[in-house]
Amino acid sequence: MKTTFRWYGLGNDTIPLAHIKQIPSMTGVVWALHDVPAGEVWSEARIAEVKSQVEPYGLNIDVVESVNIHESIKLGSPERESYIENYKTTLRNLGKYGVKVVCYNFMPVFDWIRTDLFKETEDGSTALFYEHAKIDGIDPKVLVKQFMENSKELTLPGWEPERLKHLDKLFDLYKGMTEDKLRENLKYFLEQIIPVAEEVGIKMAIHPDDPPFSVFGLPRIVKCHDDLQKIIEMVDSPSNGITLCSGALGPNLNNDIPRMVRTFHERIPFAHIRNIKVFDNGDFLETSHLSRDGSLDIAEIVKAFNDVNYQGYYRPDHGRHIWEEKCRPGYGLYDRALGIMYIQGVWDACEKAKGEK
Ligand code: DNO
Repeated sequence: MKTTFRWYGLGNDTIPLAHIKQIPSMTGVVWALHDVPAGEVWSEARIAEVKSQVEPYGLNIDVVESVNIHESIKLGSPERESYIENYKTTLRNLGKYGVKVVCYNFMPVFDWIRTDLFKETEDGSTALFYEHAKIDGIDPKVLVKQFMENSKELTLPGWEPERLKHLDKLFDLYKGMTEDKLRENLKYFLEQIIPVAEEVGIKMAIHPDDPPFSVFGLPRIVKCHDDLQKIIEMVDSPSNGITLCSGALGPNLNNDIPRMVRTFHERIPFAHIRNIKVFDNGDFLETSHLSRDGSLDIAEIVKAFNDVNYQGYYRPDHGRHIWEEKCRPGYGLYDRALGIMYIQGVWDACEKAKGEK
């Protein structure tokens, strides 16, 4: 499996490409044009610019996370047609520069949600945290305000100010939206874009809902094994794939992630590997990647990838903030680099064990 690392772009990330390259096993950055609003075309010039910044460091730009989906596509409103056309143009442009995987999500209104971005933990590090009591009954606008204030002035993926401007209106538009309708809208989108993705050699990889349950009454359709099964059946093509994110699926402890890997591996072009500790009341804290630090058996997940001889891309996911690093929440250098070394260690141990059989 190929190691990659999320990078927010020149002038927008605290971590230099030269440092990313020094992480053992590194092959490429996972990137996006974070300033382009959802729905607009990514121009060839901008894509070429990123490629020219990244490649001199011996890194590739094979994986994009994310080309965000315009809300009209999720809502199934008539304006979706022009936004779907824009999406196709973006895919064609990305294909020309060698991009192989495009991660996206289909979460209404919000992308990932936490209640605390810098929660103090026992060893003095801080980490992302989700606390049910803080979400229940809160006005989503209050949560957004807190989020923005806590992010230490760094924009967070999925929380771009542009997207959050019209929150009340968006919530109104989603009134009456059911899981089935949302699924139909996803199918409609996939039926149109997957042929283009196939044509230009791109694998689409839907990201699970994070957390994997309804928040603020909004429907969620990428939460569990059955949901993933339904999505890959919507369009039967290797270009219609999944981003298997252990941390997003993990808060539902009934989600058997190694089983998902074994079942869906041919349709998993991209994986996010991270651990979380789920408390008895369902709150969860992002921990180090180590199996014994959290509720997910990361070693078992990596073993499942090894057993199926996984050739796709993975990245370590959110890390804690350690050694006084000042960084974007979840996206520092140190803990994510430690995560990679753990994942690679487990992978090598699996390879050795195979050799000894
Ligand atoms: C947060 C990320 C998400 C993810 C999107 C994928 O840290 O995991 O913003 O990139 O949901 O589309």
